[in-house]
Amino acid sequence: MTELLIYLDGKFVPKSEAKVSVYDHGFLYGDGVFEGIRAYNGRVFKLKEHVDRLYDSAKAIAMDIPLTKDEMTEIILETLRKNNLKDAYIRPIVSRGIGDLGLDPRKCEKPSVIVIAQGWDAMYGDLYEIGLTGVSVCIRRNAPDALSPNIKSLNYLNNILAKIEANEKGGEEAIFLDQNGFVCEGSGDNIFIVKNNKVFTPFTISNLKGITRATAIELLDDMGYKTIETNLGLFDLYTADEIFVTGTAAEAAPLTKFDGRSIGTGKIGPLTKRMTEAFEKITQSTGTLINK
Ligand code: PXG
Repeated sequence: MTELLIYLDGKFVPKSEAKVSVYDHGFLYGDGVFEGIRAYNGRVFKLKEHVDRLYDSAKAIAMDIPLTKDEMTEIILETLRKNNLKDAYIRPIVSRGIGDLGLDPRKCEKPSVIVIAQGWDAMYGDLYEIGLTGVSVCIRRNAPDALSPNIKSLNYLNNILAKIEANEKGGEEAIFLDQNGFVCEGSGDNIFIVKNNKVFTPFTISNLKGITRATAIELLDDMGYKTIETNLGLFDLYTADEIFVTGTAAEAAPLTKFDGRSIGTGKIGPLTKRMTEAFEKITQSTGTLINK
């Protein structure tokens, strides 16, 4: 098998040679931003939205990406072409770059840009057929006035701590609450509930503004369901008829057990099923063509 080619600061280099400095502030401090994007069937899903969010994340941490959005878009597509990928997971990363051992980002001359693209299987495998087990975790989501969850930053420790807790509790996905006890999101996905034929999802002040979340809201709208953004508590999850989570990696995944309770009937609910089918259809048939 030929080695994957990775875009690294202007060049495509084999995976085994794609290395960054130990003085890079992305490594030293988690100072940088990233995206997770999928390509399906030769098309990149919601590419513009992901590139826009990457630049918004960079803006929020006062970092100027040394490429235009058009250049970044082309590099992402070229990384897929170079590796002959049609179905892939794509990870653009922009770190603050090489500095010294102090925090000050002014010491970093230029942000470093990396794009990794590789094949990817369904994240939860057979679990899409039976549903995931979710657990609420003790660790709270980063407060928006400390480190906004809207920034897709290289500092994912908050999410990793949640994942560790979920692993210990035997859940496939961790569900975060905020400091007030309101439900936020999963460690790598947003959450929706269905109750009495109405759809609810938390606001995004304490969540990533998920691109799959926005897609799900549109698809539900097409099905005649107006998603209601509101505060949700654990009670709302325990008593929901259906729960599903959405994310680039997770796609649209049902949660049939939560904190030891069966959700609804304990089987995948009808609206979740329609949603996941509609999501699959849209990912297979829309997006930016890799080869024009
Ligand atoms: N919340 C968080 C904290 C995320 O990291 C989402 C929501 C969903 O956003 P999108 O825009 O993807 O619908 C994410 C994205 C992984 C992985 O390996 C997770 C994400 C992206 C890529 C990989 O678990 N999460």
